[in-house]
Amino acid sequence: MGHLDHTVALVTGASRGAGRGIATELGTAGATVYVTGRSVSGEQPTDGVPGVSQPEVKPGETFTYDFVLRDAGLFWYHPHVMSAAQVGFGLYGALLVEDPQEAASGLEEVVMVLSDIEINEHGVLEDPESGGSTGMAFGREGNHVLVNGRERPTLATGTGVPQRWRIVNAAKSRYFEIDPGGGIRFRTVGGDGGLQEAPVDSETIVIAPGERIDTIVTPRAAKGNELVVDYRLFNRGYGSVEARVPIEPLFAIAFDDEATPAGAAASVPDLRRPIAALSTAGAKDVRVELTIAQRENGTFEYGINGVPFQKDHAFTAQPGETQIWTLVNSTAWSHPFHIHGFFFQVLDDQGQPVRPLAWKDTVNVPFKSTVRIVVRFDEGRPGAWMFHCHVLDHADGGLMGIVQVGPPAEGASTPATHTH
Ligand SMILES: [Cu+2]
Repeated sequence: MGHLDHTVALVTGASRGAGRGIATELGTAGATVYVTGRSVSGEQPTDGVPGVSQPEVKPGETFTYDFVLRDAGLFWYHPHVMSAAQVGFGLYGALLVEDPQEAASGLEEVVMVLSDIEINEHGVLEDPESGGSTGMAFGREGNHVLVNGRERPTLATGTGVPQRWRIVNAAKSRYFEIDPGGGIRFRTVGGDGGLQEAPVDSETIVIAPGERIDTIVTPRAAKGNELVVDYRLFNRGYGSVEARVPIEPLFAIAFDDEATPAGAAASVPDLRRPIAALSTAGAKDVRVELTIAQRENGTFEYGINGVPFQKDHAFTAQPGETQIWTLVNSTAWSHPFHIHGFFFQVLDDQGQPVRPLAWKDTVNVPFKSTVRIVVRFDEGRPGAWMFHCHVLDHADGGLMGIVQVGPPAEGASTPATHTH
């Protein structure tokens, strides 16, 4: 998985029954499949979290995921068992959900799955526990950066032709700041939960693990030249930038025609959709501190409000309730904070939703800083839903929690039987 060829493209279709998927066989270690977004039903039997929403699928077993796709956008799926190891070894894929009601953009679309993988000097996959607890605290990055499963691939396209890039960061720890250089700008039109309220222009885009970006680019280069799109080293906390190469090639674009059409950028369609700001009036305030502690034996342990992942410390919400979560990062590392099953809006320092409005399920909480989000736990989606850092080493190291929406399921055992 992880290759462009394996992107699953489907359409939304809750009312038409058309947008259903997905049957998957996993034959390695025990595994599950977790799909981002609101792609699971209220009973959430297929949310893919062992001990929370679904038992682990053992080697040789088959489990069919059957779910309705509610929202258009780029999503992705990966196991929630030993996730740092399994995702780090390439077990992930993209799921592009298109809305048949949305006017075709007419743009060439490219799905890009960004990741990395660690191959050691013996030419084999590195031990996912390398560096022990310290490696976990930093978040392990691979030494080979991949775009759709390939290192520094080349895309072929026409120069000056606008393209819609749908990007997911499937790396277990690495952030990407993508820089095409040469004055080429991104027009970002959406993210995790589909199109946003209005486009945003920028010269680089930063994408944290778990996040998705929907952006329009018009690549161009002098006649006969390739365009090399770079990624910049991004400071995600202690030890993440020191003594490292600041900028490296991510992929190249080879142009398959000779002429550069003049004024091509003018033909970029206006992709946007109206989004209502979630009302924060009467919203319940919830403090979610992302913490790290050192045990007596010197090893590190992440936690939520000082508690490493434990189901008996579940947060609670009533169906239909709106909550403001204040994400306080008191650690030396940044954390892409991800919630299963619900989209949220990010608030600014005045407590107002950040404009342009966008639905997100993952937001970067920079080291030593605070981010506030507003989330509405929609009716009809009761259950125990995970939230966690999408640096998967951090998640496995304790930076995970559960929000119980509505009453616990009949017979659900509250204490943790979670398998990392
Ligand atoms: Cu983290």
